[in-house]
Amino acid sequence: MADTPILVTAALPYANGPLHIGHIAGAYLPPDLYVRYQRLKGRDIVFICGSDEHGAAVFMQAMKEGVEPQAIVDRYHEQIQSVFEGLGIAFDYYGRTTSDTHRDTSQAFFRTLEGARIFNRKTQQQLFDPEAGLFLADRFVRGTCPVCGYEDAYGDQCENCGSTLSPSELIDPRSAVSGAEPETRETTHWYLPLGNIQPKLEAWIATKTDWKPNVRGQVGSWFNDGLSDRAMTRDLPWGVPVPESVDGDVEGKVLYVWFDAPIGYISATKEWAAEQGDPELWRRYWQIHENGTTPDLLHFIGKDNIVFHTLIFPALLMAHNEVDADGPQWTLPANVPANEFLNLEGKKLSTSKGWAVWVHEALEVFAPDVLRYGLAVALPETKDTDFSWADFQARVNGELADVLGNFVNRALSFAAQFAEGKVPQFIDPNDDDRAVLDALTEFPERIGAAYEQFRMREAVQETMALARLGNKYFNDAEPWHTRKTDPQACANTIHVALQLCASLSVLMDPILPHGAERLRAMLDLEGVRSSEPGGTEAPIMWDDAGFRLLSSGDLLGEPAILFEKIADETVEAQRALLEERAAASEAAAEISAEPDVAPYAPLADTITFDDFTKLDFRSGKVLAAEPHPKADKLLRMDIDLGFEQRQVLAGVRGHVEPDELVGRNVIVVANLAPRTIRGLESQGMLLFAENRDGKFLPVFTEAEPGSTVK
Ligand code: B3M
Ligand code: ZN
Repeated sequence: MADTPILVTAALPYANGPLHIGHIAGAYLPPDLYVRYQRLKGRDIVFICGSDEHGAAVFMQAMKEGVEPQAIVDRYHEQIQSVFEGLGIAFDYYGRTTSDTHRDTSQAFFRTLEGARIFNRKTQQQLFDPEAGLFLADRFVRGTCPVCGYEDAYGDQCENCGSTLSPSELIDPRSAVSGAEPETRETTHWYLPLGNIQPKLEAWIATKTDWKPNVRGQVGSWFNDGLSDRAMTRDLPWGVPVPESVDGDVEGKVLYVWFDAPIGYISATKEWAAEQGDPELWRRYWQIHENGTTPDLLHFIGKDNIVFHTLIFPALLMAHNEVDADGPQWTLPANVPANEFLNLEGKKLSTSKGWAVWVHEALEVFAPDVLRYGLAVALPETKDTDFSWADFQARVNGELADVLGNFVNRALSFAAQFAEGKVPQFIDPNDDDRAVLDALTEFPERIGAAYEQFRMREAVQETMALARLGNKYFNDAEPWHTRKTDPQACANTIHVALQLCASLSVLMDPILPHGAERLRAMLDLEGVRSSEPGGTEAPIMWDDAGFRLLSSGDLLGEPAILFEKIADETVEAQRALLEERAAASEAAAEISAEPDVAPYAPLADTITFDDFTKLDFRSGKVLAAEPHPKADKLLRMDIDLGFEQRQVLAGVRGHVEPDELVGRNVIVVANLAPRTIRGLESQGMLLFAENRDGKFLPVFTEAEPGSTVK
């Protein structure tokens, strides 16, 4: 229905790190294309997103950096928001889940469900880190995978074999926070009884025959496995506190991040409404209207978020609707067009492996429309896709610059040179002129149909098809010949080409909003509805782009290059940067893995002070050091103790070079009984420190030979 309000959400990014191109292709560019299209159609639509600032991941990042979680989310909220702005992802509102509105909204939601005894409270033994004073949920525990034996598995999942785990299954668990061996302690949590709700969810999902097959497939397999109850609370020092009013001890407990985050969509819509000066306006997009109108709720997400948006959040909304049956009813998602993953140069994107293209960096090199286009043609809509710099360059240069840019440039340059910078008269058109204008009438609907069905790549192709059509028409008409042989035919060609440009400036707008605006300036075309938030009805909307938007005699603006080509050096530099980062993070991973390999040597038995005073340590100068002639592990040394000279043998060959010792003062156990080793007598012992990895390092002193050490 044309007047049904639409609420579009994009997954709230975790504010614990920057965004890479995989995030954009998965959950942000597709809804932006969709929403801009719908705005041009004049639909009543609101586009909501915000930072997901709670959860264990944010808390972990803060621990890692040794700062407060608030400092982490402040930093990344800011950065992420400016990346969206730079790329032209045009939300009506971008919120954050640390806002007061969000705390109140999510707590009220929880309270309503808790008050109606929707949750089951379960008391269980859970791992607890006695050093950090923390319960260890999910990613906070690491240990050996019971399935494959991988030693660094997470409490919720083994990255090596992919098994889903629970922390108690890990062998030799350790705290990921302090390294301490966890204890078990009792704790109580509030569980959403998904098992009981499953039949209702299945009945509801069964009606969603128009959902994407990848989404239905995943949901179906969750149903087959049977849904299990999920805890909606956590013991964590960071999050929305479990509201005080509920029964039971809520001390130290917060709402599970996947309970509060989707409610973040609601909180952000409330904040948007307040900003519009109409605080109740959010209800129009979230609740079923009195006349029965049900707003269309669309969640754009990546595939790893499917279960939360198709099952858990709807289950919460359904439960709330039942509890508060007389109150306003929440709308359930009309569609969840989830995307698959974007790979990079044939490999999985990975933050920890340094295999990623960070959007804030890419925006320093490439224009936003160029990035949008390069990602739009590679969107992982039905299966994982690959982004490569070579493809990116080829698509941008071969399509944006050579097809679209070239067509626009030729049309406008011809008009500037041969039509006095005006739209020429259109008189007695020939069949080709008419055929092209006829074909044009079908484009708005054809491109629009692709958007309506969330087939963004198809929409991009259909849009480019119009530019191709224009190019071909222009070539076939050969206005550079007709200019001399048939000036009116030439004028008609320019006229039609300019009309196509004008239509393109509307139809390409969702994909290339900045270029579309520049093109309208070159055409001096005014009155087009903006695809930015807050635009209003305007004389020229999406459907008008099927018709002639310019009038003969209209003055044009200045022609300019619409899209620059990308040079080989530019993409080579990007590829090199990627390889460099990957190598650096591999090296860093090796270094940080080393100290963990060996435990500290256990302490020896306690001795008395008298035992200690029996040892006579002396400073001694190494006069000579050389390999023992008959033992490959031993060094032979001459040592000056001041009052006498000693021969000492030490098993440190390969650990220290003889040259490093000669001339230095070391510490000698001077009253050790002599021993003969392979034919040479050792008249004392040198002190060495042994590293955890088994390497010996000499202990030097400044004290003169013969000094006692105690
Ligand atoms: N914060 C994003 C992710 O899983 C997650 C989405 C929340 S949407 C309510 O990467
Ligand atoms: Zn495993």
